Amino acid sequence: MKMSFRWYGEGYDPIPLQYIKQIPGMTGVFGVLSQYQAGEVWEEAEIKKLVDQVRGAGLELEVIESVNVHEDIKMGLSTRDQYIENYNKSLENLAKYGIKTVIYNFMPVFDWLRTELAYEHEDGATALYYNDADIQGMTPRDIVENTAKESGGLTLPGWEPERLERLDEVMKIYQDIDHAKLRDNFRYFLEGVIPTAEKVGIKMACHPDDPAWDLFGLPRIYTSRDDMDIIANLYDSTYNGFCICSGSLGSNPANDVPAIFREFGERGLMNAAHVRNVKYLGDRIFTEAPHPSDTGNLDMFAVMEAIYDTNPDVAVRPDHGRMIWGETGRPGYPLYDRALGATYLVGLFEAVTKMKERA
Ligand SMILES: [Mn+2]
Repeated sequence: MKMSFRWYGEGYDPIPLQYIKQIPGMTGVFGVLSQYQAGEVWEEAEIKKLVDQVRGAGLELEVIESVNVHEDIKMGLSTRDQYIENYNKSLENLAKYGIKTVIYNFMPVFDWLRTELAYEHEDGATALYYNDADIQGMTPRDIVENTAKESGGLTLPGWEPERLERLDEVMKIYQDIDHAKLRDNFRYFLEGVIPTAEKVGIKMACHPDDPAWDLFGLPRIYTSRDDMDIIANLYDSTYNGFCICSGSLGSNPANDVPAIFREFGERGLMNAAHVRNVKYLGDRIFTEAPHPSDTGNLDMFAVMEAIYDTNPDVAVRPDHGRMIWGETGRPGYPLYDRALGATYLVGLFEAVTKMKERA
């Protein structure tokens, strides 16, 4: 397992690479070029700069999170062909610098969504929180403004202002897009990019919708094991795989998270992994718990065991973290709690490994 850490790049991430390198067991980062908007070509010179920086700090850079998919592709507009061409160009450029995996998602309009970014836990820590009842009284515009207000001045992934400028127009177009239509548009995207991914040797890793159900009448098509099976069948290739995220899929208690890691690991489709815990506080109400199993509702040992058994070399990162010890920064992406999460996961992996070797 390659334990990794998400890093937004110099000028975008308050956490220096050196701090990440100091986390025990850390081998690499999931990097991104935050300066590019969805649909733009990632230029070689910028990629090289990032790669040199990360490797210069003694860390690997094999995974990019994310190369975002332009909304026109998801909506199936005629402009999509140009954006798909640009996406392929970015993949070709990334491959030249040793990138092996590209994470993305196919969520309509919104990326992950929460109703509070600093929900206070009993111990005084704060974490991301979702309450479906709160969403009912909000418009898409409200949630955008609320998220921006609580983000502490830092742009949150999936909530880039330029991406949300077209909100009203886009919401209107989606009135005619149901689950089946969105899947058709997804297939079109996969048919456009997977051949290039195969050619240049980059495994594509689709991240689940979070939370794992429809919101604001928008179709969400990656919320369960069955959705993943459908996506895998849209284009049959191990390059059309998943970034399996325990917390996102785990937002719905009906999902058997360790079983999902195991099945898609066995099928050769676990191309990256996010591992974190979640705590259910009611029906469609949850908060992001610390990583250890007994603080939330997911069996983290079973998740790490499934990774060990099916794809022990996969790149894994602690997903989100809580704000603890007075830390401030980008909600969900603190240093301290993600570092605790990472060392815990490294510990679990060592335990699973030694247990299996001795058996
Ligand atoms: Mn995730």
